[in-house]
Amino acid sequence: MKELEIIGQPLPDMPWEDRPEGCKDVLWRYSANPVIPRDILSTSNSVFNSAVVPFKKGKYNYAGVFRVDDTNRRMRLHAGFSVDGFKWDIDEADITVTGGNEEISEWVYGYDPRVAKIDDKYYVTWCNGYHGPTIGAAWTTDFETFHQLENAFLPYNRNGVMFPRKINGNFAMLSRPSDTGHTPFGDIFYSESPDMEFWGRHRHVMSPAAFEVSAWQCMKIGAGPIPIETSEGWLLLYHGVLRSCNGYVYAFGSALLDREKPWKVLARSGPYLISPREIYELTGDVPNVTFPCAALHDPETGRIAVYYGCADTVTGLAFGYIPEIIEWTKRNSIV
Ligand code: BMA
Repeated sequence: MKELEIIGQPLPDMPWEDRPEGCKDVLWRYSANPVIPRDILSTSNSVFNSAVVPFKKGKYNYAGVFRVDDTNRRMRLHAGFSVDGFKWDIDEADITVTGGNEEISEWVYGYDPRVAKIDDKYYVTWCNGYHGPTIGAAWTTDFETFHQLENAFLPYNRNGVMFPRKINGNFAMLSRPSDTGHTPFGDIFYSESPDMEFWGRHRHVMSPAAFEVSAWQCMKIGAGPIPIETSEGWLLLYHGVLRSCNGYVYAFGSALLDREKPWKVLARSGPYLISPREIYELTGDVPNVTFPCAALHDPETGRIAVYYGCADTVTGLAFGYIPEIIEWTKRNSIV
């Protein structure tokens, strides 16, 4: 097999822990999970479903946008910084976006952020309250000032995840049209924009799987971290939901999307990579949720570190090797 090429900036010092002896998991959990406790701020009820990227500032090597639900149980976004990707300094004050059109700039709520670096800007997308959930967008260069852009789509939509480069000359984003409630359905779609304002060329990517084929993803699915470009295609981690007799269960798996036509699914895992198993994933404000929103990776070693929300309460880390995940996805593909 020809060698896999992985795109991205070198990150030799990224957070990492070797696969435990005897462990056969493709993705394994950090032994000291959770990395971010729920009460890291004096005002935080929970910190989860958050986005981190490499970012140099003083002593810091990483920055992030964190989903913080406060003790009023309001959903807010906070910026944070880290030296090593494990220990985070999260700003006490929440992010205020500036410069948006006044008709859409009123902050209602924001959650489940993603951050994509495209050229010299960091684009933040999140689930933004505007007559129901839709995809909010802003850019920053310093994680202090966030310049608001127009909401990308009509309500109702969630899980807006940008690609880290333009595709066919346009910005590109995955999203998941939804409803005002807890959405008992959901497919992933792809859209393009020449200017981050007008979005079109909407294409269907994938639907939930058939129950008898892959039950963990049979009710709805949604894109997770920013896709990682490789010579085999875009590696996408995505969450899937199963409805049990006790409610929704959120697990995540992987897919491989065509490099130039990312709405074409080349492979998609039948088994999950991670499903709620540890106590911090099984219990919390919303039991049985593992929800990835970001990943760091090093193209040289093929290492990936996935940040995922646990039970809508805390943030966990899991590790793996991109070539192994791609090989496993293809070997276990349901498409
Ligand atoms: C989804 C979102 C996520 C959350 C999940 C489980 O609809 O609200 O933020 O993790 O439900 O509660």
